[in-house]
Amino acid sequence: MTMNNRRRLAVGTALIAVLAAGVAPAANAHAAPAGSAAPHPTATAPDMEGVVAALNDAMAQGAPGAMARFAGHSGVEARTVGVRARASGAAMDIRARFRIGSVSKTFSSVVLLQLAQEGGLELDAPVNRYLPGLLPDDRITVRHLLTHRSGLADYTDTMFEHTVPGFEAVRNRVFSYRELVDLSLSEPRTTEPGVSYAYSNTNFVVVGMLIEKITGKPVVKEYQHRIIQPLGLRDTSYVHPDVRIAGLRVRGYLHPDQAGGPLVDSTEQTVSWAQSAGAVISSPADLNTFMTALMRGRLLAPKMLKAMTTVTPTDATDTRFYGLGLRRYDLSCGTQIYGHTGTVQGYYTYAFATRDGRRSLSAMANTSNKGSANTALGGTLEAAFCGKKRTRTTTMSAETEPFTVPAEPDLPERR
Ligand code: REX
Repeated sequence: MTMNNRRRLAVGTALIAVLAAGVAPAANAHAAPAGSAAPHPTATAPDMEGVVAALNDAMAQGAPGAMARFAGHSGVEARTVGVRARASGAAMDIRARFRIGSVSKTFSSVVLLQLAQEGGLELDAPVNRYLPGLLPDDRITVRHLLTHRSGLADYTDTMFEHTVPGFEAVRNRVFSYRELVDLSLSEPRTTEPGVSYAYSNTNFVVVGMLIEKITGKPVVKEYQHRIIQPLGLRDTSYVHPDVRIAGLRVRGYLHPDQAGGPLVDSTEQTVSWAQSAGAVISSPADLNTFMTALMRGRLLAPKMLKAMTTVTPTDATDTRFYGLGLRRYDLSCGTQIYGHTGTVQGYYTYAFATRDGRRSLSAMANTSNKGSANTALGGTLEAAFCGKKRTRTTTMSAETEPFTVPAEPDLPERR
């Protein structure tokens, strides 16, 4: 509640109604059985009707299907809407695998931070110490990469300037990391090292190069033995440059730039344009497990997790932040959540957890190049972590206006 609302409440004469802002559930929403964990006394229950409303909104904005899986104090709640394959009409399936895009950056960051923990590299050392001569500026450090403060241009802006032709040109291509870095270096740098945040896939391509240089192994081996195997992530894989998603899968549908043009089935692609910046495949359950394990300290020592969750703003809203390969969103109820978003052709993903790892949400919609669908999907976060938004309508004395007061959150206000 804002100070303004507090003052206005003080002059109110009578509280006459408490209205719960309920949202009608979609007819085709499927509920998964809840788990058996005991309820937490101070838990904010997820607003699963609100989650479904957000999924339906993503569909109304052009996604063939969408789904979300929440894991919290009272177990697991999963919802699906629409289809996972347009041709067959197969329903969206909460067990199905999909491309998680930049949520892969959190995987890459965990691997690199484990290497730092083991003494394999220093976060504030120049990248060129480990990859001599790669970058044109010795001031660019490993931490600059992980925080998107290197100033290395994002080569994907040019690559995908024209969405469908850009995609088709790289769908089956296999790039070396070096080729991707060279594409970036052919463009002017965006900022002096360390000066400001500028999101760039190039940073996490270089992170992949560092991982391979320090370990002498391909990134896939490091994802497997440091994250996938220890956490038992059976639906998570990195198959670059294979174009397929194995097993039960969600098909992805890319929107063309021309409004109303036919959707492009973008399921099969190498994702070589992203690699360690965005080519991991996973499922809602595995993403919940990954983000929960990360927040609970199962992947990194406390010092490294602290470094990873130390954030700076990414915009002027004071609600969006970035740490080391990790985003923080501050929600309207004051709850802070950590995780990542992802976009690859045909797939939008959100994977977030609270700092204590007690609640997590993963959500996906099988479309992209449709910002309004992505924004709608993001609505699952508020619903899942803030719960039902109650509003109280108060009738004021004759000279004052009626107004709506948001319900008090069960967590302290953000400072
Ligand atoms: C590439 C273009 C998007 C996709 C991209 N994806 O940079 C990375 C990622 C891996 O996930 N980043 C996002 C295409 C921003 C994140 O961190 O959440 N767009 C599409 C176009 C636009 O082609 N012309 O929407 O599929």
